Parts: sequence; structure tokens; C-alpha cells
Amino acid sequence: SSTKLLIKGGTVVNAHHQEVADVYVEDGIIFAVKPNLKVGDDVKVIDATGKFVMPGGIDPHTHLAMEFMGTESVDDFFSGQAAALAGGTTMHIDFVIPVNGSLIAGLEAYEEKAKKSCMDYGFHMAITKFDDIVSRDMEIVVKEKGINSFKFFLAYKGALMVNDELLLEGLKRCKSLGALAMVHAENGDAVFEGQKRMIQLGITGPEGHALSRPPVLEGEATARAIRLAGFVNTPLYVVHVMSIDAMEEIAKARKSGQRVVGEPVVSGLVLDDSGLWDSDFATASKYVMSPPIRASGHGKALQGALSNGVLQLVGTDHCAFNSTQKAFGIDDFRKIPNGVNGIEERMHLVWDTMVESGQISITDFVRVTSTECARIFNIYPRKGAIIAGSDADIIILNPNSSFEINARSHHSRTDTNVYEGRRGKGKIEVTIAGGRVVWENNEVKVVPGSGKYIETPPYNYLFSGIDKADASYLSSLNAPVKRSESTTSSGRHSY
Ligand code: DUC
Ligand code: ZN
Ligand code: ZN
Ligand code: ZN
Repeated sequence: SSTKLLIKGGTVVNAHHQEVADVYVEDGIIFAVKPNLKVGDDVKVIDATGKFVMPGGIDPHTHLAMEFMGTESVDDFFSGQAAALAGGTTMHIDFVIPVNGSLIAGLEAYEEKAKKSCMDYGFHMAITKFDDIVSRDMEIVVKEKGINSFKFFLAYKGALMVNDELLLEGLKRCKSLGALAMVHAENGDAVFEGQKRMIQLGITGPEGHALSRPPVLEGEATARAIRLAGFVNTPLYVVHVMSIDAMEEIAKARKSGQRVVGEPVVSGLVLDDSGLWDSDFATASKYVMSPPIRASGHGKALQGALSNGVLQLVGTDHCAFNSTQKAFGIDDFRKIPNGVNGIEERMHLVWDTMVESGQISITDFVRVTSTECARIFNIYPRKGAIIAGSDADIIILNPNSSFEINARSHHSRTDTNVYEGRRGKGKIEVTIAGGRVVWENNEVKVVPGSGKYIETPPYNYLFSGIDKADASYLSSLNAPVKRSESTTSSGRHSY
């Protein structure tokens, strides 16, 4: 028998519109959204009067069970997703990391990791080198495996980093496949240099992490990636925009009409770098992620950019390590595994920081936490909307209740939380994923294996008109000049 649900009397919010209505769900699908729906008594009714009924969050940027810096992030596709559901996120897109440069081997490993999923998920693919085999596999991944986005790391020299030549090859390949190119934008060569300098100065603690890779290196790499994407004429998605420097490059490019998407992450929006100077290593090291959390002022500017549309959607870069893993870098910050939590906290923190403060509307909240992600990765309106026919991924938020964050009560496997002690207004009281009530009365109820892989098709709206723009550019060029061969006195050809 299938679960039938009626969510009654709430304010249903989509990215474009909000209205008081009932939502009827059957077989994991939204069947009707209308005021005063009448249903039979085999239907579970949830009263949402005075509350907001919104599309479940989609986190565009996570690293579950990621093998990284000699260890593996502690939240896997079960614990990380259970945490997500407890915080109102019903889908995430994780980054497949190639195995020995092989995309297919990497994908097989991630398919295995994802078998225990309890919520829907999609994949991006990281590209760590480029050759004929990678080029061929990119096509297989797009056409047969449901992945429409590729990420290039401009940092992590000697590990994941690609140089400009490979980035250009990758951008061209993405364009030809209708796939979106993404970048981790920091100048990896300069970071390497900055790290050596810190160690030489005797700065070996977590503060050295921030000092070794300042905003200027993020701004430079962001500008470079944007210009190279402009040269190829293909859209670009900049992940984890952490600084004013990077944000201003995106603003400038978008103003000129270039198709650049900017993704801030929650840590960059709401934290500052002061924790990295904490005298307690366990406290300071938990804030280590890349790009680093910046000095106060950057976060506020990123909030402004999110509210005025320069940045379009919020991720987390959820990549959780526990304090014993962080302690690998007790004598050298370069060995601290990079990553912070956030998959469980994103929705509450964006609500409190952006909506409660009046910086964005409730419809914009839905757009930046869910709908925009669904549009960009081409799964809208199956995801990111509460309309008849969409997947029943729904949250109920009580604006008059409050949340509190701490490592004791969170659902992540980490023993710390970078948002420890934070409270705010607004509480996600119910999460429905695939038509099942998975979070209610402060309890997660999930089954391993119940999550579905969501294929993301190529050629999203960011690509519309690209070919035409190329054709008109080419036709605007003069025909090649015809020259006759002549020889100079020195014997060289002259043109
Ligand atoms: N940054 C992190 O902090 N963790 C995972 C990968 C990354 O780029
Ligand atoms: Zn509407
Ligand atoms: Zn990154
Ligand atoms: Zn990341």
C-alpha cells in the first residue's frame, strides 16, 4: 500500500509565488495543490496552519565518504543524508572523484558508496587530468550516466589541480557535450608558495591555513576561470565563493552578460576566520576548509550578493572530519583535512540569516536553497517545486519556533560542529522525502537504500543561444586575407 498524505492549511511557497493551499501526495508524487482539498480517511493528515510548506532543500555541493588528504570524510551516504533530512534538505549533488584519473572507475566507486542512500542524490564529476580517455569518458558520463557537470580544481597542486591548458581542454569538452563546467577557484601554485612561507615563518597552526591562501588567490583564479570560459564561450559555475575578491569578479562578468553562476556556502556566509586563531587546536582546526573562511566583512558582502542576485544558490561543501582526523595536522596545518559540516544546518542558517533579517523574501529562500539548483542541473520541475507532478520532497517550517545547533544533538557523525551553540528563529518541523515522512517530532526515520539516483540531463537553460552567439561571432570575422608567396632578400617568407 502506498502512503497518502495531506498537508493542510499551510502557506505553500514556490520560487515565484506563495499562497495558502493544501498539498495532496500519493506514491511519492505531488498530486494536487489547492485550497480545501477533500480526501478519504485512509490519508494521513498533517496540519500546517500558520507554517510554510516549501520544496525540500537541494544541496548542490557535498563530499560524502570522500577519500581526501589521507583519510575519508566521516559522513557517508547514509549518515550525511540522515543529517540532511533532519535539516530539511531532501536531495544533494556529490562530487565523484576519479580513481587513478579514471572517471568510470571513480563513478563505480561512488555508485557503491551510494547504495546505502536514504534520500535522492545526483553526481557531479571531478576532472583531475585530461587526455583522450578522459575526453571519451566525459561523453559516456554525460550521455549514459546522467551527469551534466564537471568540476576542475585550480588548487591542490600535485593532487587534484589542473593547469590552464587542461582547464581549456576541459571547458571546450564541456561545451561540446552541453555540460556545465565548475571550478574550485584558488591559485594552487601560489597556495603552495604561501604554505611554504608560513612554515618558514614558524606559523604551523590552523591560522597558517588562512594566511597561506588569502582572498587575492581566490580572486585571481576566479577571474582567470571566468575569462577562459568567456574565451571558449561556455557557461561557468564557481563553487564555494568565499571572498569579496571572487564575488566582485562574478558580478563584473554577469554585468557584461557572461553566463557565470556563483555559489556561496553557508560557512562563508555566516562565519568569520576568528575561530582559526583559537588557542585550542581542536577548536581552531575544525574551521579549516578551502578556500578558507575569511575575515569578518566578507560574509556580510556575500549575503548582500546573494540578496541582489550576483550569487544564485547556496551550498555547503559538507565534508566532515572528526577531531582525531583534524589532529593529523597538529604540528603542520597543511596536514589538517580540509572540510566543515553544514548539510544539516544550511536551511536553518539561510532562513535565520537571510529571511529573518529581511535580506531576502520567503520565495527567494526557496529559490536559493532549492529551485535554482534544480534549474541549473536541469531537474526542474521534478525537483525544486511544489506543483502537481513534482516529487513529494517537502518541508514544513514553523516561523515562530526556533532551532539550536550543537554536536550533541546533530545527526552528522562528526564530534564537533562549526556552528556550535548557534540559535535562530524558524524550525523545520517536518521533512517529507519521496512521499515518506522522514523527520517529525525531532526524530529521523529512514531506511538505507530508499534514496534514488537522479540523472541530470545536459543542455540546461544556461546553454540557450550559445551556438547562435558562436555563429554570429564567426560570421562577423573577416574572411582570411589571401596573400601571394614572395621571398625577401634574407630568404625568409614574408607575409
Ligand atoms: N574543500 C574542502 O574544504 N573540502 C573538500 C574539498 C575542498 O575543496
Ligand atoms: Zn503558483
Ligand atoms: Zn572545493
Ligand atoms: Zn567541495
